[in-house]
Amino acid sequence: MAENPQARFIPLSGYERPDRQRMTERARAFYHSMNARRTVREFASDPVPQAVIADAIRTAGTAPSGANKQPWTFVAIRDAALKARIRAAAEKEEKAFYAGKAGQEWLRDLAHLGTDENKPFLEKAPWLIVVFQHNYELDPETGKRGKAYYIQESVGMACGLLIAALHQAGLATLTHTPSPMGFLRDLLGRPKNERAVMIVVAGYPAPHAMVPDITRKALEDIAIFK
Ligand code: IYR
Repeated sequence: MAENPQARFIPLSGYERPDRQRMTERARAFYHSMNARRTVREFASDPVPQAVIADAIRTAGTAPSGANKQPWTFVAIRDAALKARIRAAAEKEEKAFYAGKAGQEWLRDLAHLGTDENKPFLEKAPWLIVVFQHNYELDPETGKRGKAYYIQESVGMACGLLIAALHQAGLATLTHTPSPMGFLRDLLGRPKNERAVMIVVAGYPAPHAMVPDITRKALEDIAIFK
C-alpha cells in the first residue's frame, strides 16, 4: 500500500458495515440518547465505581489527534481533601469573575443559566476529571521536547467523547471551566508542558435536579446540505 517505509499498516478490524435500515436506526437512536444529555449542576454524592470512570477515559483516549500525538492527560479525582482544595481555589477565581472581571456582556449572557461563584458540586460529585492538554511533548526522563499538533482540536474531541461516554454509562456531567485554571497544574503536580482546559464533573444527578430551560438549535439552523 504505502510507499513510505515508515508507514506500517494492519487490516481494519472490528468494522461491520450495517445495512441502510440498521444504519438509519442507529443514527436516530444515538441522537435521541445524546439529546437527552444535559449539563447538570446539582449532583448526588453517591459513589461511582472507578472502573466506569476508567472506561470513559479510555473512550476519550480513542479520539483522533494531530499526528496521533494524543496530547492529553486526564486526572480523575475522588479524594475529598483534594476536591475541597480545588473547590476553594476555583471559587476564589470565580468570585473575581462574577464580581466584574468577566465584563458586563459576558455576565449578561450567563444570566439565564443561573450560575454564580458558588461551586458546591466540586465537592459533592464523586468524581472530578481534570483534562490537561500537552502544549508540547516532554519526556519526563530526558527532558527532551517534541511538537504536538492541533492540540486544542484534539483535546476538544477527546472531551466530547469523554462526556458522551459518561452519559452513555448513565452519569450526569458538568463541563466546568474556572478561569484562570493555572492553579490546577500546581495543585495536581502536572509538568510544565501541560495546561488544564476543563474540569469534567461526573456523578449521578441529585434526585430532584433542576436544569436551565434551554433549547437546542434546529438542524436547519446548524446544517447546510448541498
Ligand atoms: N466559569 C464560570 C462562568 C461560566 C462561563 C460560561 I461561557 C458558562 O457557559 C458557564 C459558566 C462558571 O463556571 O461559573
